[in-house]
Amino acid sequence: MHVDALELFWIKMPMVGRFTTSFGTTQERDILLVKASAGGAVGWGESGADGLPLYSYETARTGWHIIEDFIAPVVLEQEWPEEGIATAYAKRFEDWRWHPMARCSFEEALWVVEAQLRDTSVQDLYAHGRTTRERIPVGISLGIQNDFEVLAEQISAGLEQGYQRIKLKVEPGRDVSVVEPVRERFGDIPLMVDANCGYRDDPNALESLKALDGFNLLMIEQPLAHDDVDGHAPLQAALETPICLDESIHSPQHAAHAIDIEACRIINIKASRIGGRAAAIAIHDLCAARDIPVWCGGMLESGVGRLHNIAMASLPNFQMPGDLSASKRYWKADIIDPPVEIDAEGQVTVPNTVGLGHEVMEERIKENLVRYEKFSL
Ligand code: OSB
Ligand code: MG
Repeated sequence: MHVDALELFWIKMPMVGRFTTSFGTTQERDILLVKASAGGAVGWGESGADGLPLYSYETARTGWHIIEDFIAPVVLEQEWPEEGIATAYAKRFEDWRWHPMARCSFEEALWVVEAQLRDTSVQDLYAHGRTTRERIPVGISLGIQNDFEVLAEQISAGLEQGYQRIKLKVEPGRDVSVVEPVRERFGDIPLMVDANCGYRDDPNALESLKALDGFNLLMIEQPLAHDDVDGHAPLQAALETPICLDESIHSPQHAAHAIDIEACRIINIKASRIGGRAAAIAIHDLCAARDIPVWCGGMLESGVGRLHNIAMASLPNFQMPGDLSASKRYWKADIIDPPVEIDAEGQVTVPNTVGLGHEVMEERIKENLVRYEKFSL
């Protein structure tokens, strides 16, 4: 089988509100979408990269470059198996260095193509015989706010909507001073913090993070630098609260090393950061075998990436609520129909119809278009 065409859509999506982390503020999200056509089927994938290299060095533009100049020519020219095209793609590009988000976006599109050709759901392919959940618990991630009352209002609304855990973004100087009043006001809600590497240059990191130990947090996500897995080990040894790694984990080898040296007790899985769904699921399996719980992280994805995340998060070792918020929490108008919704119990139902499960609205994509190109032989 040949891949007949590959289309790239670079869009800019307006967000409902601002989202601030220790690395910056997002108000409008650059998103790179990939559409693959093969064997009469069409699939969509999304790169998790944003417009600026803040969370990752990749951007929508670097993804465009890698796919246009390197991935597309190989993919279009090659003969692919009818069964297992997505796995074959993952293997073909396994040895390519980095650019995980670019590689992942195209792999996702091929998982959907393959699901359609086999008349099954993406969830079914990701599960590959493992038992899956039909509904998965969802948590909410709340950006840094200058005004505590604004944050408190968002927490109330999140709890009211059923979200099963609250994640607060923190940074040096805005950690205990945020967590303490949240505990005072909201009691023993399931609560965690995410530092997005914010304590990497902070000489008082240990002291500041130890001060969080008394607040019964589910975990502290990625306090130190993305390239400092080892630095998290002594920190974890000094803390009672589990450390969860996000930015540091790019491969099953990284995950194994982090577990070996006890740099963390939990891992956040984002397929985009890891270079594909196959590699992400390999980390899921490795963590399951070693009793390390994982949960599905988010990158402010449009509905396309969100649906892939939801399908993957139905696997059994995704033991904790994921950052899989409803579409309306981030987007004025998502690009899928219907949008992702959360039920009153804070769960999202995993689509199990053929393909990705919801319709991708190309019209809406075109309304937000920055750049488009179609590649074919
Ligand atoms: O660190 O988990 C993160 C958003 C953008 C980049 C990194 C992160 C996040 C979030 C939001 O926390 C997760 C989401 O709901 O998509
Ligand atoms: Mg994170």
